[in-house]
Amino acid sequence: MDIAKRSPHNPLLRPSDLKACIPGMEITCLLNPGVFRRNGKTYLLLRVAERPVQKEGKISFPIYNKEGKIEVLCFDKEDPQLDASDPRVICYKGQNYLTTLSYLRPVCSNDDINFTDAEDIEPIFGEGFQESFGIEDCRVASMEDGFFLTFTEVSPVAVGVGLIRTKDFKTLDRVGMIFPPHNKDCAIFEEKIGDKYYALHRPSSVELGGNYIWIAESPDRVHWGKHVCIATTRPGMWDSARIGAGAAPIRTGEGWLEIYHGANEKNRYCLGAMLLDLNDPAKVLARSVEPIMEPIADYEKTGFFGNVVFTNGHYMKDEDTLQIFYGASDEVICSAQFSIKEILSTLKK
Ligand code: MAN
Repeated sequence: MDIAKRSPHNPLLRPSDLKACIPGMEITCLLNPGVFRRNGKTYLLLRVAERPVQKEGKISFPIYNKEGKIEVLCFDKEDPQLDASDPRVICYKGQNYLTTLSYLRPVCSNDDINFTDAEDIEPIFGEGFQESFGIEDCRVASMEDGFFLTFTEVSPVAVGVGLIRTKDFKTLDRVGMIFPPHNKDCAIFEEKIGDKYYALHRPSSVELGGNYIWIAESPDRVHWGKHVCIATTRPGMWDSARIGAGAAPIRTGEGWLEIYHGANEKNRYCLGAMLLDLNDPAKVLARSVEPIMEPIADYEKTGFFGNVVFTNGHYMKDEDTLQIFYGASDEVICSAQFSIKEILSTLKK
């Protein structure tokens, strides 16, 4: 059952609402924002995906080359060596490329409705070979000693999880890849449990297993170990093909509440929730049987890649109200609210 209260102002942001940052490009999609609060304002770190204006019969997209400069690759749509059946990823002569280049762009708002480019924070672009196809889908863990940004690093050799530490968004400490390929959807818990830090992450296992949610612990949030698989996909259900953590788990009286995304074989992305033990978060106490949010609004059903609701950012508006921001159809930015009590009441032990 869909229990999300969507904002009547959705979509809050469309690609045409912002100007491209990369010279000569246009914004194709706005996706999956990380969220944090600062000075009484809500900040979103949007994933902005850019590419050149497309010419008839061609597919072109930017990458960072060895010198770290933007270079545009262009392929003929009719080329028999090209597979362009997925709007997000193409394959040419056995090598995969993304059709757009993503970076993280801060926008902020006083009312959670009107968002404009943040004046006090610069966009964050990919750097170095392991981010040469861009950086995506940032989670922001707001912690006592600063902000911890985990995001997908994409390159010809890998999809993995990168970490940036910062206190002020002026000086960025680029730690590098903390979860090696193939891995994404990493959410760091915002407080220690016992004397350890914890994170959810999503490795993909090709031969055995699948796209499952794992947990790991760390003494410092840089070095991670003791990996345990805590949740798998469920055949025949809405989350049968892949699942992945959203933003940082929320502490409730009953346990850590994690909002996650699940997709089926048709790439329909919904949101669900699971409850993790407060002291031993590797223990799943309860989980959604039905999604708590499904792509049902028009802007969630059609777009760059339709039938997608995907969240990786939220904050608690009051004791019970969770304000989430989400990407719809891989194209526009939206918001919705949930009652934590209501989510908890839908979970099956
Ligand atoms: C998938 C999708 C894309 C994303 C790539 C790389 O194909 O989630 O949106 O760009 O993975 O992470």
